[in-house]
Amino acid sequence: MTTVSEHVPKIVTSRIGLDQSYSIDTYLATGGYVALRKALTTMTPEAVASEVMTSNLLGRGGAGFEVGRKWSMLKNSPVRYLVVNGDESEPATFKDHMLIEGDPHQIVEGTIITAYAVGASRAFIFIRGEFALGLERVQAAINEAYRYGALGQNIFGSGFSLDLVLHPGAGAYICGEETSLIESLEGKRGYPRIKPPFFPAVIGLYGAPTIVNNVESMSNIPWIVNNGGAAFASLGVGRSTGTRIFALAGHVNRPGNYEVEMAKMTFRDLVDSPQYGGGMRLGRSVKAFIPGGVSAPWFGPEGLDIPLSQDDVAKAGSMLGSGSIVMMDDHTCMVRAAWRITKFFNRESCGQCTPCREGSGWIEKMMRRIENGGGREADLDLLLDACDNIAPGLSWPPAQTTICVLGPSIPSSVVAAIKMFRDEFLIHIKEGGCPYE
Ligand code: L3W
Ligand code: SF4
Repeated sequence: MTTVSEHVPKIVTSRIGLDQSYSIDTYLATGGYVALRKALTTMTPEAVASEVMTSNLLGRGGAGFEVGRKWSMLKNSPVRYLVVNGDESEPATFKDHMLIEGDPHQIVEGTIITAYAVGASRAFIFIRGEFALGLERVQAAINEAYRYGALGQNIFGSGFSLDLVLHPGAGAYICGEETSLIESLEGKRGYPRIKPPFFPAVIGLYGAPTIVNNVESMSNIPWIVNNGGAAFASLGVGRSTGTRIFALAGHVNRPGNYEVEMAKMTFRDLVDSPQYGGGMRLGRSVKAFIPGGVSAPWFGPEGLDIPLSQDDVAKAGSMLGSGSIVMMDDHTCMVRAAWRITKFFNRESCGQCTPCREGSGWIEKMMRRIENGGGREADLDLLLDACDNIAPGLSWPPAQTTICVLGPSIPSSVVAAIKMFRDEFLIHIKEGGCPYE
């Protein structure tokens, strides 16, 4: 497998690092709002949607659902909404944060073009409340876009009008799940809805058909309009088209956000290349890694040769998810790693479903007990049983007994850790605590 070609364009990160990259002056000087003008004045909404369908852009939030296909599922209605999900809270995922702070106009432009394509007259950008600087910059970008004539009535004289509202989240991970985000936007507690029937494209915000797309997905739209869906689809391999930002985290020398062509590199290329991860910290070896946000099942070192492709990772039993890769070296305690992830899900469970609410607490307590030296061998079967009650069969993709996917995200790390590192659990139990301390 080769490393990424020098000729692959930076699609969503081209302005990151420029002076005042977030200002409208920088944006206009680097081709900003050209795509919007093109879309509104020379293309029909259907033509824009068709380019996005051709691009085969896969949603960058976590599920990897085709953006064009989602738009085509939007139910006909006199009122339609567009909601942009910038509630990035998946541990180790920090790529939307960078786009929000570094290139807010690109998100705003992608949002306006999308609203035009799907026939939305009002759009919302929902941003994680903790992103204080990001909220400030997106609001400033929206204000500048209104002044520039890219938002409001009769945009660029095209007859298309749009109002765009920024909404800060209130600190709950679950509000990144699209239906609970919608509840939160409606001013209610962020409880996920059952889908189906509540696929937002059918019954979304205030009961109206709604498209929910991720920040990185929106950031790709201006490039696709400028260059055409076919140009986007010519990058990558198979269904994994274009580029994607991978948030490389954990025990590497150079953690960070790297935009690379999809499926052309392996995990190993990304971790070891001097321009990306720069190898494992202190020259240590890889013990395991999580390929896509902490909701995903883990891979051992043999997974390093899998390409960064949605389908290859799925075939191998995990997912690219939110685009973060967490590397763990051979000095990592796998019991503690899985316990910390469980602690997160236990804290963030919204409490609506018994298997998730109670199960996450039981699993967290058992994991803590093992890590701290009070574990019993029988706990391992008990843990797997509790996991099986949340995701029956413990297979991938998971079945679920819960309303949303937070539930079946809980077993991923625990089951992987027990299956891959059972001996390490037994050492904790026999030696009465963590051997890594
Ligand atoms: C209409 C149908 N719409 C599907 C739409 C649906 C959604 C999209 C994907 O999960 C993942 C999860 C986490 N009619 C439809 C339809 N749709 N069928 O397509 O849907 P779905 O249900 O496959 O996924 P989801 O609920 O969007 C999200 C993973 O992301 N994840 C979490 C990331 C967290 C963040 C964050 O921090 N904000 O991104 C981690 O990797 O495990 O697999 O729009 O409506 N028949
Ligand atoms: Fe809430 Fe968990 Fe049920 Fe999702 S699975 S609705 S987070 S209790």
